[in-house]
Parts: sequence; C-alpha cells; structure tokens
Amino acid sequence: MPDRIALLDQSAREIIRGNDKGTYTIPTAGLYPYQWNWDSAIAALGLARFDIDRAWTELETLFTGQWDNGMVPHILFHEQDDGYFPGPEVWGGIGPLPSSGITQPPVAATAAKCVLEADRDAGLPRVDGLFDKLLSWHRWFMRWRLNHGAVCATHPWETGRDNAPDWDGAMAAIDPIGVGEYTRRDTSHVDAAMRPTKYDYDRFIWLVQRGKRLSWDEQAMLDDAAFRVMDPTLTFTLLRAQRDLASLGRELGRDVSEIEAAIAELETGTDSLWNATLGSFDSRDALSGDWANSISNASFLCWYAGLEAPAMRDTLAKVLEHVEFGVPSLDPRDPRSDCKRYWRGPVWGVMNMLIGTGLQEMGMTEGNELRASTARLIEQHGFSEYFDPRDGEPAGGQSFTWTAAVWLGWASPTAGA
Ligand code: 2M8
Repeated sequence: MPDRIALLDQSAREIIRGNDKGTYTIPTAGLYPYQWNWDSAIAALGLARFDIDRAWTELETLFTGQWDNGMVPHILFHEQDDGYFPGPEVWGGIGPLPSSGITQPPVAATAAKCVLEADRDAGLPRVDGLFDKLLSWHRWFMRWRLNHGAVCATHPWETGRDNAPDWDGAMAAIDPIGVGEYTRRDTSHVDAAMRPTKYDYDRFIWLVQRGKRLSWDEQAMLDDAAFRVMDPTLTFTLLRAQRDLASLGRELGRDVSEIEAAIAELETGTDSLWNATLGSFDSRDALSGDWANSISNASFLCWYAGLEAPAMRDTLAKVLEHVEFGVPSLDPRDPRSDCKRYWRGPVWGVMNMLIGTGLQEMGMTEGNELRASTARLIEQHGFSEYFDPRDGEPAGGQSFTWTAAVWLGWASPTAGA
C-alpha cells in the first residue's frame, strides 16, 4: 500500500479520535461542539474501520436522546458549550436529554447495517437493542411528515442542507417578526462568506422560537404550519433506511410487514418529487405547491434510495461537466450557485459518498468515478467540512469527522479491503 494512503488513513483515524468525546463524536471542535444526528451515523462508518465496539456506542448514544414520540433530535447537547448558537435553552427540547426540537436525515439504520457487516457476531445483539428505537423513529416520520408520500421538513436544518436554495421560497414567506437580538457564534469560527446569511439566520431562529412556543407538538405545528417543504434528502434517506431496517428486522426474525408497507408508500411518494420541467428530482413547498427548481446533490440520492431513475443519469452528466470533485450542492449552471457558501454550491464528501454508493449498488460506472474523485479531493485538499467544487479549495470547519469517516469508510483504497 502506498505510504501516502496509509498516512491519510492514519490522519482520518486521528481526526475521529480527536473529535471523540468518549461515547459520541462531535463534527469538529469549536464550530460544532455537540453530537449531531446524521454526522454521528456517518462517524460510525469510519469508526467501524478501526473500533467496531465504539461504532455501536456512537449509534447507541444517539438514541439516548430519543423523544417519547419517537423523534431523534438533530443535536444532543451532552455538555454545555457556549461556542455554539442556538444552544439548549433556545431550543427547549422536551426529550430525556437537552436537545434540539427537530430531526435530521435518518441514516442511522443504514449505518447500523454497514457496521453489522463488519462483524456480524458482535453486531447482532447491538442491532437487536437498536431495532425498536429505529422503528419508532421511522414511524414518527411516517406519522407526521408525509405529504403525497414524500417526507417534509419543518425547518431547513432538518434536511442537513441548511441554506440550500431549495428553501428560498418557503423562507421568503416567513416574516421573522419578534425574533429579537441574538449573537451568532458560527461566524466567529469561520468566514461569514462561507456561512448562511443573517436573512437566513433570522428565519432559522424564528422557526426555533415558534417550535418551542408550541412545545414541539407535531399536531400543533402541522395545524398552523409555517414551513413545510417536501425534501429529497429526507425522502430518499428514509426510503433507503426503511429498506435497511427491513433487512435487519428479517435477520432478527421480526415482523417487517409494517416496514414493507412504508417502503411501498415512500416509493410511490418519490413520484411527487419529480419535476418534469426541470428533468430532475426537486424540493417542493407543501404549503404553496411551488417547486424549488433546484438540481441539488440531494436530487441524486435517488439511486441510494434504490430507484432506477434512468433520466437522472443524463442530468448528472450535465452537472459533472462543470466541476472536478463530485456532485456540488447546486447545479453550477444555476444562477443561484455560490461555490463557497455552504449548501448553495460547495461539494460535500458525505453527499458524494451517499450518491456514489447508490450508483455503485446499481452497477453504474459513475459510482466508481465519484469515489475516485472524492478520494482525489481528500488527498489533495484534506478533511475539511466542504470544498469548492471547481478547484477543491477547502472551506468551512477543518479536521471534520464526517469527511474523515467518508475517507475511511468509502473513499480510501483500503476501504472495504
Ligand atoms: C450544519 O448544520 C448546523 C445546524 O444543524 C449548523 O450550521 O449549525 C449542516 O451542514 C448539517 O448538515 C450538519 O449536520 C451540521 C454538523 O456538521 O452542520
């Protein structure tokens, strides 16, 4: 094995170890000092390369924050840290631990299936302990978040793609009246030009205040919805996670008929995300009915969700013509594209991995190409939070857990060896 690969593997392990708080990892010190939901599930894939027991603990810790209604929060505030805003007191979460009041893309069941594959004997009892919790989280999505079979976000942060143009229309419909003064902490850690704007933050925080005021009661939030967008990230990751949960359930000898029914419903639901004019899967405002007209990296999660989606292959080829390092968070031909600003243009290792995995599983050559370009990106530009898709310039937080995990779990030539 070339030395540089061994060195990169070692750096990736060191990054994850450096962000390890014992029973959970943080995404990166300073900018994100707590446990984030989908970051943790991705971290488990990296951890599984060198410490399988610790990988299970990562997932188990995530579920210690699960609410009675099944929801698994997007942030668990295990230890107070003033370096992040909004903190636990702003959220007023109602779970067993201080937490946010919203969720994030459900990739934990898929992560559990991958960790199980690394060591079945050690993993089966751990999966057994997690199964009902995963099931109840997935049930919560099916109960509260479906619209025409697609999964809706009630806050941009739920999608993981915080300031994507997908939400621009729904955000413009919000008047953040009474949001008051607050001090952002993110812009003291990284360049403000790489972060969401104040306009976005006012609405992010206003939605948090409103959720807290409604005691995070899903029925109350649904009755008077302020933001409800059908999202390809949540829909495709849930569909994939349901398939993986069904497979885990079968292995454990559980009845999976409910999960199979959910898979069928979500499969049909993906049709409602198809924007025929755009020639792509797209986000759609459930309140106004408006399309976002956005070819995002989430649009290409269709294969990860197990859909054939032949028309998306052509759309992908057109997007990739303009970039070097994988699938950007927005089509570079879109006038709203901003290659440095977070989810409005940069490329993310984690999304490359999810898209690439789906393509590989479908036997499409683009999957291996995407893996190779992600490997090149990390080899040449390191373990940043995200990157400029044209030249790979690193952006956002550094020494990032999920980028290290993407390397170890997928992009490194030693992954899967
Ligand atoms: C980013 O989101 C958080 C809010 O959840 C933030 O900006 O404060 C997103 O990239 C999200 O997808 C990610 O899970 C989180 C931690 O890496 O950071």
